[in-house]
Amino acid sequence: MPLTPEHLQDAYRQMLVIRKFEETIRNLYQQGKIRGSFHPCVGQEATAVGGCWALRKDDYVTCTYRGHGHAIAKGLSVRAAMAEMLGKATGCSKGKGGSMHFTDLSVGLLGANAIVAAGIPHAAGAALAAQLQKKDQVALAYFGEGAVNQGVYLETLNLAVIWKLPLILVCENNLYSEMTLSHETTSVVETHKLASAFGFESHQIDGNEVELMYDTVERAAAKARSGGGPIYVEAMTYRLWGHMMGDPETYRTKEEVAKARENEPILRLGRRLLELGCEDSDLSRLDSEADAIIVDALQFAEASPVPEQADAFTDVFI
Ligand SMILES: Cc1ncc(C[n+]2csc(CCOP(=O)(O)OP(=O)(O)O)c2C)c(N)n1
Repeated sequence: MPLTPEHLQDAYRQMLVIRKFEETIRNLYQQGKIRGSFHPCVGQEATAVGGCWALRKDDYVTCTYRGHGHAIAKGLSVRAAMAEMLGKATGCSKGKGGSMHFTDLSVGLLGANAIVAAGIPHAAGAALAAQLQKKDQVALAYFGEGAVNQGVYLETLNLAVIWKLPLILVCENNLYSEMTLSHETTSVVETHKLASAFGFESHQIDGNEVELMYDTVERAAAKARSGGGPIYVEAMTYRLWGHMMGDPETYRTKEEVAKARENEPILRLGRRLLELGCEDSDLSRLDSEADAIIVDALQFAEASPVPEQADAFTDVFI
């Protein structure tokens, strides 16, 4: 079933929450309150919300270091996400994982992962477990197009088809792998063609359109759930901020980024809602509601304690 106009308003609010979450993190980072780095998904919110909202709570998701949006869209509490960023004990990984290790099994979030392509076989493993246990769950892996040159990616494509796994692979093709144009390093840069060659049902779609993303993944999930095998979705999108904090962005022009901004998913969904009869005041209300969620999460995170020294090695595996 397509997203109703009411659900589209919820999706708009959710995409704004993800956007504002990352804007807040950037401010905290610039104030020195967050250590390490983070990889923003600004401009890619529709793939996260459209894809995750088309799944059930008990379906599995794996994602990359650029995973704040996926995690929040799958149901990770914004409070727990913010606390994790600030290294607090109330964070989803008890303050010890940080930006690249958001995890919450209670909502099927198997984890973000800093290693390119690593979440793909993890999702296939979750899909295999569901299949063997005769549960009708599906697993979805998000990854960038840079992952397609990893050996484990190709091994997973092969086994997923052979075993008819209930697996959905979502490639967020944002044209760049880190700071390199992907077509300079990848022979088949239209990655859905590679997946087709392996026997996947394969689609290439506009990943900045949340309704299309939702419909595509909803259909894929229904097919995978009923034993129809794996589906591949190449969602074309664009990362509007740098690869990570401190990226000088010398590999692309300001004009290119400005042009991409005209096509970014939140603006587009706003325009669509106006077409559907919403007023500007409705969009402002949704914006304020998103602000309130972020303010609450930040207050919660700032008031939370840091982890106890005695817990330094609890849940840490070496
Ligand atoms: C196995 C591995 N090799 C190299 C890196 C360093 N690295 C981090 S991000 C990245 C590029 C990934 O590009 P893509 O998959 O297109 O995702 P995007 O960053 O565009 O979301 C690389 C090479 C890594 N994290 N893991």
